[in-house]
Amino acid sequence: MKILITGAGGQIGHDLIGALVAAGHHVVSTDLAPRPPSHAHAGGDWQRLDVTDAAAVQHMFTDERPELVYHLAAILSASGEANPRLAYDVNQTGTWNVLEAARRAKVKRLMFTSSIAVFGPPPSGPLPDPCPDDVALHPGTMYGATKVSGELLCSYYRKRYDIDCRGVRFPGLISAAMPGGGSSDYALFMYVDAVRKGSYEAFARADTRIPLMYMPDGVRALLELAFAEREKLSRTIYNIAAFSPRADEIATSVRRAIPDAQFTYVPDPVRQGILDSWPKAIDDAAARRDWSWKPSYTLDAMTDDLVPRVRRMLDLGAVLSH
Ligand code: AKB
Repeated sequence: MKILITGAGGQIGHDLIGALVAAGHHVVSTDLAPRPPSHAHAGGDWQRLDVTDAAAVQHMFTDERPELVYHLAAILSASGEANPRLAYDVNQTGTWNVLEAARRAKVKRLMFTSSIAVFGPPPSGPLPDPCPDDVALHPGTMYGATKVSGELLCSYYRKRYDIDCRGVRFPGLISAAMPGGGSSDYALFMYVDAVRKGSYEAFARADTRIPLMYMPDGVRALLELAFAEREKLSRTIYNIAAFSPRADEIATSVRRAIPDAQFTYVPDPVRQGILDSWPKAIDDAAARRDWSWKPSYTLDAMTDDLVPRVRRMLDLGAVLSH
C-alpha cells in the first residue's frame, strides 16, 4: 500500500515507519523538519510538510495519492499549554487541512492518533476508573480540546464523505526515542536518567497514576486497527490500554535492571495538574471485542526490553532534553 505519515519525525513515527516499511508498504514520511538522524534507520521516502499550510498539504496529497494516511502531527499537552495558539494551529487547523486534502485526493482510509488527554474530570465528580470510551469529554488542555475536535471531525468525514477514518486514544507512550513535550514524559525519563545519571527528579508526585503503553504495542495497535475489517468496527475511535502504574511503581520496576537508581519527586504544578486531570486507567473492552486488541507488554516486561534499548540510544549519542 502507499502510505503517507504526517508528523513522522516524532516518537511514534520513529517506530511506525520501520514497521510499515518492514511489512512491505511504500511509505512517504512527512514532517516540518528534514529526517532526524534518530529516524535514519527507518527507510521509505521523506518529504517536508507543514500541516498548517493547507495548500502544501493539498499538493502533497494530490501528488502522492496515498491509499492510507497516518495523521500523527501534533503539539502535545505540556508544549500545548506553553503555546496554546501553536497547539490550536497544528492540532485543529492541521487536522482539518489533512482531512480536507484526504477528501479531495480521494484517500480511502485515515488513521487518527487521539489521546487519553480527551478526558478530564466532569463538573459532577471524578472520572470513572477505569474510564470507558463513552463518557462526557471535558479536556483541561488545548491539546485535549483539539484531540476531541479531531475525533469528532473524523466521525463527520466518515459519515459525510465516506473516508474510512479510524483512531485510537493513546495512553502515555514509552520508547527508546525522543519524547516531545508531553506530560507523560516523566515515565520515559525515569528510564533515561536512571541509565545515564543513576537518578531522576520526576516532575510528578510518587502516587501519580496514568495509563501508559510500551511503543511496540502502540505501533501494533496502529497496524491492527488500520487493517481490521471495516464491518467489525462499531466505533470510529477506540480506547486502548496496557498498564497503569504509580510513578513509584515504575521506579521499582526500573530498579529490576538498575538496582541503585534513585528517584525523587518534585511536582511541576502545570504538568501535575494535567496528569491529575487524566483517567487513572482506561477500559478498552470495545477494541478487544471489535479488532481483538490485546497488549503484549506488562510494566516489567517493558523494563526488561527497554533498558538495553535506552543504553544503545544513549551510546549512539541521542540528545535528550526535559
Ligand atoms: C502527552 O503527555 O501529552 C502525550 C499524551 C498522553 O497524549 N504523551
